Amino acid sequence: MLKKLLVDVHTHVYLPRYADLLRSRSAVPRIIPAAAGSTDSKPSERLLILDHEPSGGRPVGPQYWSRDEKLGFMDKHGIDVSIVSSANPWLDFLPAPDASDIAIKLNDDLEEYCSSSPIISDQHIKRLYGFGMLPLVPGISTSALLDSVQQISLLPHLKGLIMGTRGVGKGLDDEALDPVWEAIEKEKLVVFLHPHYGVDSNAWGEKENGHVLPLALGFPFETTVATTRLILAGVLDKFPDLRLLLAHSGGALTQLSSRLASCIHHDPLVASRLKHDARYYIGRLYYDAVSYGSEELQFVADAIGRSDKYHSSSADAGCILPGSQRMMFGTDHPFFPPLSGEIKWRSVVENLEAIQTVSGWSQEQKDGVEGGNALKLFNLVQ
Ligand code: 5CU
Repeated sequence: MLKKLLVDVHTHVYLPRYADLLRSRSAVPRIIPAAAGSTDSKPSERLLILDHEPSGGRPVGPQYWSRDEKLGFMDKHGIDVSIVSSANPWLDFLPAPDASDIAIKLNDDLEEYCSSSPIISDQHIKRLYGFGMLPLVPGISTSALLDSVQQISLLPHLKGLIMGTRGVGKGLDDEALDPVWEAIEKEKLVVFLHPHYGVDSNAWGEKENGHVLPLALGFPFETTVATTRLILAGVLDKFPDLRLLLAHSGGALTQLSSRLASCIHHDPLVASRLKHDARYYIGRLYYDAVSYGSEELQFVADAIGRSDKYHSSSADAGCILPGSQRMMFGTDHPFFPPLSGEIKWRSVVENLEAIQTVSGWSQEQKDGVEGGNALKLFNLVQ
């Protein structure tokens, strides 16, 4: 019998070429040398990517770009396979021609990073696969975006692409993206939808709370809003086979799904645009299991598992998967490193424990969330 595999679908890298780009910049996002006399034991550089980074940025080191460090982290936590994605803010800050040029190079770099990774011999799969990226910036031509989708689809170790929420400047409900969704759907690539900007920082008030509010609330609300806008624009009606994987278990999307459905029902303009109840679309998406708690995982699975009830003609609902089968383990490495000398990262241990202690899931469902579901979604099952 084949060993069951632990698969991490939410794990990031700043590829060396990208880290060099950040080093070359004089404005955020950027990597800067640590100040002389820095007390960090090792890191000699600092990362500035978010608004309101601590003054002087956060320590950054090889765990952000070295493949050996990624494999070492995987070994330490028993992770067999990782589907690696570039970390935010991707190419959002570049002019279109530069974004287009570097996207091609970074996709090739990621293919090399994955294709030359060790093989899990009895399963005939590699330890690393990747999500490529598109040069999604204002002013980019549709043909450049389609070329990029084509490039990713031809690179055998890239199984999808990571995308932020801004599209080409107007968000993911912009009709200009329709040819891009169409091509992604045709090539059967998985879109990993990931936040970067959070929400209006005025909401955070004046108290110093570090990154807690932007990361714990801003990131997931950004994903919630972007996905809702995409649904309201009918993108999932136009492209029913599009496969979207939402970061951080989709934020508040499942918790708010019935309220969203009710608001749509009471707004004939929006209701008339959609073929189904909003809860149907929400149950068609895929979710990482980066929630840190078993109750939250159970809740998301239950909320998405009732999707077939909300198809406009439930007899035709098709092969809707039970909720847990749409959920997948993730770590968010290299973010949230241990603060003191723990060997295993708390963020990883908590997410694994959460999966293992969902009271309503069978061992088979838990195994699915830990690896089997991802192997199927990314077509890695032999
Ligand atoms: O801690 C952070 O800044 C982040 C980030 O920027 N992106 C991410 O995916 N997780 C944490």
